[in-house]
Amino acid sequence: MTTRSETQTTLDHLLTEIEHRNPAQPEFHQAAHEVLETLAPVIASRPEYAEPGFIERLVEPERQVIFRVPWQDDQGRVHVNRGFRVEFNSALGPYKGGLRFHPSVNLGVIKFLGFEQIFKNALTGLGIGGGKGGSDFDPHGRSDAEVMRFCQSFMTELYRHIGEHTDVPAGDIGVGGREIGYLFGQYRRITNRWEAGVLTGKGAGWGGSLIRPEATGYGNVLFAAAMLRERGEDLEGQTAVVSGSGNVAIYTIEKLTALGANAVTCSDSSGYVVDEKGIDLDLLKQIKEVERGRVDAYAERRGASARFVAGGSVWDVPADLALPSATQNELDEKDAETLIRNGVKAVSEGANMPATLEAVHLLQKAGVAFGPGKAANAGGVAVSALEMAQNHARTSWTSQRVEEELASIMTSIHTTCHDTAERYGAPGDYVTGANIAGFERVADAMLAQGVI
Ligand code: NDP
Ligand code: 2IT
Repeated sequence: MTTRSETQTTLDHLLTEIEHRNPAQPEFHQAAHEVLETLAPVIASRPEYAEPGFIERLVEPERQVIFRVPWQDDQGRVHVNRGFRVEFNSALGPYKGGLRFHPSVNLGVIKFLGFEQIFKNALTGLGIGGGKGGSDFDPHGRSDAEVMRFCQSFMTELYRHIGEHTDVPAGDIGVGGREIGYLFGQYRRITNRWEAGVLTGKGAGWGGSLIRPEATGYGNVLFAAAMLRERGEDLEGQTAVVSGSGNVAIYTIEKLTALGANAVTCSDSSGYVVDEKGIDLDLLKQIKEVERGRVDAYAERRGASARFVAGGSVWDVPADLALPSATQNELDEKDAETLIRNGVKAVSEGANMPATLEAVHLLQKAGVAFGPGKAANAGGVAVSALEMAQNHARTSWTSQRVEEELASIMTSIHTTCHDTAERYGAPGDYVTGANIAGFERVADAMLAQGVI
C-alpha cells in the first residue's frame, strides 16, 4: 500500500507531464490540478487506482474533434470559425455536456470544461459520460439569420459525431434555446430522423423538458441553501451577489428571491449593476432574453435604486453569499480577500471554475462554505439527463415533477460531497468531497470495463 504522500508525489509528477503534453492549455492544467491535488487519499486507499496508466487514461480524452465552420454574414462575407467537440469519458454513459460559442473558446478551454463535466455528471448519479464542445464564434451583435447559418454550418460537421446513444450536446455560454433550435433542425434535416434525445435544452413544445432553462440556477441556490443549513442558517434575509446575466444568473436570482434572499447584483462583460432593492427580474429578462441588450440598460430603466459600474469587480459589493455565474477565473485571490473582509458566509459556483485555485484555497482557509461548480451547478446537466429520459419514453413530465427530481438530486449531491469529505478526513471541504465522489464512480466503471 502506498502512502498518501507517495501518491501525492506521483500525482505531482503526472501534473508536470500533463503540462508538457498539453502545452498552452492553462485552463485544462488548472482543472486537472484542482482535481488531482485532492485525490491522494482515495488513490492511496485502492491499489487499482494507483496502477500505472490509470490516472493517465482519465486525463486523456477518448476523442477530440476539431473542424472548420465557414458561414456567410448578412452582407455575403465569408467567415471561418473553428468548431470543437471533446468526447472525454464515456464509462458511465453517452458523452454529455454543453456547447459554448464565445471568442475565447480554444481546445484548452473545451478540455477543461469536458474534464470537469466527467466528475459533475458522475455526481448526478445518472448514466451520462463527460464531453464538451463549441466554437470561437461570437454571437454578440449577429442577426438571427447569421446565427442560424452559423449553427447550420456547425451541425453539418458535428452531426456525424453525435447521437442519442453516442454524444448529446446542450447549451452553455452563447448557446441557448434559439441556437439549440437551429442545431436540432439541421441535425433532423441531414439525418432524416426525429431523434429527440440527440440534444437537450430543446423548446418545451418539441421535446424539451420543463424546468431545463431554470435548472442550473435553481440547483445552485438549492446547493447553497444546503451548505447554509449545515451551519444552522437559511437563505431568508441573506444578501447575495450574483455575476453574469445569462441563463444561469437569471434563474439563480429567481430562486434566491423566491426563497427570501435579496439578490442585489448582476453583470456582463461591460460591467455590473447594483440594485439595493433587489434585481427586478421582469426587467432583467426583458433586456437580456428578449432584447439581447447590455446590463447598463437595466440601471437606466430601473430608476434610483440601481446604478451601473463600468468595468470593476462585482465582488466589491458586500454580501452574505456570492454566486459567480458568468465564466472561468472571474473571481481571483484579490476578490476572495474582499469577500472575506466583507463577511461572506458561502460561495457557490454557478459557472464552471469561476474561482481561481488561489481564491478557493483562501476562501476555504477563512472558513467560508465553498460549493465547487462540478457539484453546485450540476442541476443543469441533471435535468438534461431527465430530458433524455422523457425523450426516450416519448413523454413529458410536469414542471412540478421535474422540480422535485431536481431538488432531490441536489440534496443527494450535497450529502454525497459532505459525507465523502468527512470519510476522507476533510470535513466541510466540498471540493475534496466532490472530486473524490465523482472520481470513485467513474474510476470503478473504467476499471470494470478494462483497458480501453
Ligand atoms: P450565457 O451565455 O447565458 O450567459 C453568460 C453570461 O456571462 C453573460 O452575462 C456574459 O456577458 C457573461 N460572460 C461570459 N463570458 C464572459 C467573460 N469572458 N467576461 C465577462 N463576462 C462574461 O451563459 P450561461 O449562463 O449558460 O453560462 C454561464 C456559466 O455557467 C458558464 O461558466 C457555463 O459554463 C456555466 N454553466 C452553464 C450551464 C447551463 O445549463 N447553461 C450549466 C452549468 C454551468 P456577455 O454577454 O457580456 O459576454
Ligand atoms: O456545464 C454544464 O453542465 C452545461 N453547460 C450543461 C450541460 C448539459 O448537457 O446540459
